Amino acid sequence: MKDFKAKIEEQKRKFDRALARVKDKKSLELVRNLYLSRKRGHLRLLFDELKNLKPEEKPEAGQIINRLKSYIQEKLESRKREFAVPERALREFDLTLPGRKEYLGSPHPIVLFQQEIENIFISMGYFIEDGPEIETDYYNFEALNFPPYHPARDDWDTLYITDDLLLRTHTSPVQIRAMEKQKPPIRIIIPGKVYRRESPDPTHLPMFYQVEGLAVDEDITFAHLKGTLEHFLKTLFYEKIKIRFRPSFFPFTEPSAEVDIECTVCEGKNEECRVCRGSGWIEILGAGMVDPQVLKNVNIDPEKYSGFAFGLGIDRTAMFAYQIPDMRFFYENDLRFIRQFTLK
Ligand code: 2NL
Repeated sequence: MKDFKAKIEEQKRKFDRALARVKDKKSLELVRNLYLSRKRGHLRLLFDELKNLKPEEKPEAGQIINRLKSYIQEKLESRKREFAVPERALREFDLTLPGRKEYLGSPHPIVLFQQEIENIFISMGYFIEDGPEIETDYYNFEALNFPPYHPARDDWDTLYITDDLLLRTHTSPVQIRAMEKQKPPIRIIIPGKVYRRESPDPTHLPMFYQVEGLAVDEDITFAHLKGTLEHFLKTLFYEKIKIRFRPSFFPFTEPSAEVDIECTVCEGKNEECRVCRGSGWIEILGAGMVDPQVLKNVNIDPEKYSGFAFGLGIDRTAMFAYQIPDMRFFYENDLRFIRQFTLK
């Protein structure tokens, strides 16, 4: 029995020494097998030796071996935890990496671009208005100086709901409503959805965004229109951008103009440029002095007041600003596209 106890003590010391030399999971596993392996582990061998003891010695000897077994198991377990923690931490959490940022979503690129436009006009003292997308023939056409059956209506490929109700083809009806409610001075812009009967292609959609602006006051001249739009375009694009005004026609303005910017892609240097088709210019805005008849329609005296108005497509202009080749990208909601646009 004395020998047996000494043997146990020796095994314990050997185990402690072996455990002290353990430096990784692998060597820990070797030590574990050496002591706890069911077939040939040291503990197995000690248990086997019980049969050589006297019957009265067996219970105590059995207890001693079991104590050693628990001791070994506990020690192995605590070393195992020691290795498990740092290895896992290194694998799964590299504390030197920058934190992972959650994608919280972002405003749609059209919304962002609309806000950029709004901010420029807000800084010039304009107010933002909105109104219905389903309109009457009167507000969409007649008040804007399109008589019934006038051929100019054909230019606004209209989606009708009934003979009298339609989806607005521009946001001008909101300006008519504003002028009915409010006397000059008026400085407003109206961004919003408009609808036209178009088959989708890279530059046309049956629904798109437009912004129109209107200023009515005493002594408003074409110079105010020009200065305002120049400031707007230089802020939206860049300060040195070239701008030109071309004579045009709209039923609701007289005189009327179309406003071009230099091609932001080729600056007029590439005869085969796909964006400006070699002309060097991109049409961005329609504009003009509010026709006196339109002012009369809303009971504003054209002898006392004058005004200018303008309109532009938000989608179309965003395509030039960001060089997006197809308008449909805005509406496909492909996150790989959408996520490229974030708040400045
Ligand atoms: C375009 C550009 C334009 C207007 C819109 C307007 C509104 C009122 C009175 C007079 Cl209430 N004009 N808006 C003026 C000029 C151009 O839109 O390219 N449209 C087809």
